[in-house]
Amino acid sequence: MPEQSEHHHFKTGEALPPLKPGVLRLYSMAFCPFAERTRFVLAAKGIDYELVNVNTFQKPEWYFDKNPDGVVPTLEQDDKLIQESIVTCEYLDELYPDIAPMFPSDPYLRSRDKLFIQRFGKFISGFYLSGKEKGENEELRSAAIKNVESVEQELKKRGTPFFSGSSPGMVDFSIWPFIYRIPYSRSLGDGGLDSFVLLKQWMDRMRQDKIIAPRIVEDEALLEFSTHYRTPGSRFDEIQTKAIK
Ligand SMILES: N[C@@H](CCC(=O)N[C@@H](CS)C(=O)NCC(=O)O)C(=O)O
Repeated sequence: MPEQSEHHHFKTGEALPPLKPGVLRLYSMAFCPFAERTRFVLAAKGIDYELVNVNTFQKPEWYFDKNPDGVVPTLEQDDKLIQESIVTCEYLDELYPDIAPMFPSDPYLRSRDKLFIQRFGKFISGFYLSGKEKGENEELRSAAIKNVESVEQELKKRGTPFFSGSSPGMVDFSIWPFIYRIPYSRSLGDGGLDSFVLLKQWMDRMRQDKIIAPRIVEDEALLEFSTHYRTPGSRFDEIQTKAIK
């Protein structure tokens, strides 16, 4: 369990914790797959930062000054604000290009990675079928299956243990939060990932990666969180997880 102060999610009515000069701050939410992307890049590059969790159901009033869409993640440092998970990751990568580079140096290969991430993003909603939609929303379900199929094909084409080669890079870190939630969310239906052999091997490697392993939120915690999310009973602070920041 992270330190209580860091796990706490600021909500409506709570004051903004004062910004410390020069300190990089990440506005996050413990169970958010988008914010995980930024946290992975911060961890991979060994960047020191302050974590401020936001209750994304009862948002603090000041959060809209940090992010006009009111979504996490957002990075803040002095007068700089950076929003959108992929943009935050690219910002960090450009700020610290020599430590754990997230993209290949070749411009064509970089563009290939960026396109893949962008296309993956179009189908993310398919992974978020709520309980009542499951089995009913065939359109979203088939979009999600198509997305997973394209991941499998891309792995086959690349022929490397990770999308980025011998260790995880931006493609791996940006799709992982959504892929590892598939089995618990059962968004692909019964048997979910069974037919995706390469994907399952990649998932096994990811689970053992030093950045990913300590940051995996347990299925039970995800299930409990999603059961109450977007209801007055939303449980941001109460749910236990061993995942570190
Ligand atoms: N496109 C955004 C999406 C971020 C997002 O949807 N975050 C969720 C939490 S997982 C959120 O803050 N939701 C609050 C809301 O939709 O009001 C990104 O990539 O950063």
